[in-house]
Amino acid sequence: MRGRRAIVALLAVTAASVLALAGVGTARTATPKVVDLHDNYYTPVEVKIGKGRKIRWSWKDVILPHNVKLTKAPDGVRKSKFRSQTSSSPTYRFTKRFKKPGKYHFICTIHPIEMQMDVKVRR
Ligand SMILES: [Cu+2]
Repeated sequence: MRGRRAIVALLAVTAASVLALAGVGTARTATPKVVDLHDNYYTPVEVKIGKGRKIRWSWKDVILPHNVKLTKAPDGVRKSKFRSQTSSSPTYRFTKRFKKPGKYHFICTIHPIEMQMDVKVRR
């Protein structure tokens, strides 16, 4: 009886680790890469992601208004879909999924010189 209980416990632990291992890939693709916005910069300014992953722009400690606007993108990408609101709220967030591989360039239209960033989406 004791031995059997131990085996059941062992099987449960094994199943849990297998599920955890299997979940790693899913968690990685589901978790957005985060880009922070400050006065007046994005960080990081270059992000490389796999196809299908998301980026979340997160406004941090801002007093000034900022936004995210796509200015260059691979063919077929609708740039108007990648445009955040202009916000000075330190809790504002903007999340987008990148389905097409290639190079993307973003600016803040309020600070188009200081605030620029690139996203590279792998095939
Ligand atoms: Cu800005």
